[in-house]
Amino acid sequence: MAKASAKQYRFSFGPWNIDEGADPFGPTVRKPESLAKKIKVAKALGFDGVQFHDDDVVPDLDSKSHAQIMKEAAQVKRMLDAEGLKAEFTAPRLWFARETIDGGFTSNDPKCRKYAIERGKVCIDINNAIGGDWIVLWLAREGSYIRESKNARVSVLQLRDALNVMLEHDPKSIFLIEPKPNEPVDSAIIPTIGHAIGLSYLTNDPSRVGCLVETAHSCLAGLDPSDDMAFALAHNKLKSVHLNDQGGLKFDQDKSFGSYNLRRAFNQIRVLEEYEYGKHGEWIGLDVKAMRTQKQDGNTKHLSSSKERFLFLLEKVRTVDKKLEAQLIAARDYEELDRYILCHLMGVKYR
Ligand code: 3MF
Ligand code: MG
Repeated sequence: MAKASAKQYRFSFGPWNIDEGADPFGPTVRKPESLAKKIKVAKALGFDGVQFHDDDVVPDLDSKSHAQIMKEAAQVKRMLDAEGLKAEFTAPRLWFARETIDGGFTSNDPKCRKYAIERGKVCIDINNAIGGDWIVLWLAREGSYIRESKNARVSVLQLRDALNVMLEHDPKSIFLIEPKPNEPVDSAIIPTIGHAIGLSYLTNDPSRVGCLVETAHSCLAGLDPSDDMAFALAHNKLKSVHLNDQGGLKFDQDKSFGSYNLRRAFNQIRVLEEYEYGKHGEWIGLDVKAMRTQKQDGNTKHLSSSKERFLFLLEKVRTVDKKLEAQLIAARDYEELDRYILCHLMGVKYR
């Protein structure tokens, strides 16, 4: 078990991380759990907060009045308060609606772009009602299946314009862009963290547009997640992460944190710890999926084991012999540094 004190870190996951196991090739294999139950699980597993999609908070929100939406959001806030949990963020689930088949903010149909922006505003109101820290924008369908179907330059400016409208809708809200290079679309307009940060600087208030790095999304772009985090931290723009793991250039796997590559997991914690991530209100979010083979009563093990591994690797990060590391760097003996780090990670005697 992990020994490190992790007080500076706050952990969260989203209701979609306890799922029924459907995949594109087969139906659900587990029973759905209620939101109330998932919130209780978050508390029982020692998490501090919950991430939400707008329609996790208010199901079927397109069919409800604004007053009804606010009433239901207030009920969810009371459920969180009762467990002593916080909402981390709300994300508009823009990839589900018929209006967003061809993307939301970058749809070729102006009526659909309008739908996306209005949905963004509702999401902001919901987030305020549940006391969330920020809005997360996973720009799922903002991209194309064939190059010629969209003007990618215009799409970037449409994303900027949509962000500007949302920034104006509530002068206090903070927006985090969660990039992903593909899936469901072939090519995303904002595929990497560099693109996300570039987009933030195009808006009217870059100080309120940050980003969220997801391990699997960086891997799908062929990039190192810890370097992506470091890049965003250098811009003071990393407010949240979606820790998970990914076995190479496959479909988005959302494996448990560290499941595929422990050293890569170690290095993500290493860059976060060096920045004192968490001390300025940042969260350690998970975005992990249980294997489809998992039975009902084991449908949260991926959450507890991801958190356990984070704490174990945090201890590894904190117990690196810094003096030795500095000596090996000064001597440019990176082979020996590699050997030392691997001995340390494997828990075998060094020298
Ligand atoms: C897709 C994702 C999404 C986002 C979530 C919050 C369903 O690959 O990672 O999870 O993280 O929508 O923005
Ligand atoms: Mg994610």
